[in-house]
Amino acid sequence: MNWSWGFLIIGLSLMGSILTVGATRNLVRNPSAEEGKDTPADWIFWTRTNGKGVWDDKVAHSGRRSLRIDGSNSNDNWSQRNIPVQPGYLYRFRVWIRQERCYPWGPDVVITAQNAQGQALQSWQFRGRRGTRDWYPLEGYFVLPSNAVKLQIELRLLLLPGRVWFDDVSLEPVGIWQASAETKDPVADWQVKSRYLRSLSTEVVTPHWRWANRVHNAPIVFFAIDRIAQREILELAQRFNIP
Ligand SMILES: [Ca+2]
Repeated sequence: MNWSWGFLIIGLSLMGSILTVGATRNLVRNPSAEEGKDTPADWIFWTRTNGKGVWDDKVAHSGRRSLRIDGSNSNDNWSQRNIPVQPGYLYRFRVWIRQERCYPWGPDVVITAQNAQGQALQSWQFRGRRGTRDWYPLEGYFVLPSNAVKLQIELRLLLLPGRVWFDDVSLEPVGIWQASAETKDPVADWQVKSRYLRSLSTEVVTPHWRWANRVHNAPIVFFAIDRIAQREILELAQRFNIP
């Protein structure tokens, strides 16, 4: 897949001004897990069996502390609830992860949007890498349903042994979602988990535009389709006139 880079630059300059988000702020409380008395403030550990949630004071990505999980091969997670949000924005989630012996897959993060009554509306899963690794960022983007007012974040080890540390959790609005050019997707229409994809937009600006703008004279632009976000990448590609 390739096309004229000049066409892309023109398109970006037309969209940029009306969709810029001002100064962002991190909506996660106690994001670096530094605050708390006996346990990290605003974070709750839960295990289905005998996993261990440790407020580690020897390993950290920043500061002195992090949220550690010693896995139990079932479901172990640190969570933060009641994070107030506003629909109409593109949100970026990011967490730094360090891990040991995570096989056959990596730790993951599940974000669940809720309405005012606390009912779950939709969830997004972001999967980390597998194996043993030093600190790396796990990042993902999502758009909220129109009636979402709050979020829950779960930092998980699901069906995994091993050990993982989470630190520097952030959730920020980074763009404005404008679904002014809508199309109807019959498959997404009946898949509850994909309902947000019913309204596809050709006017969404993500932070990627900023670095894309700085790349000059690129002869070829391509999209790499991974195993997790195939649908999203295809839809991003469809917003450009790729033959
Ligand atoms: Ca920290």
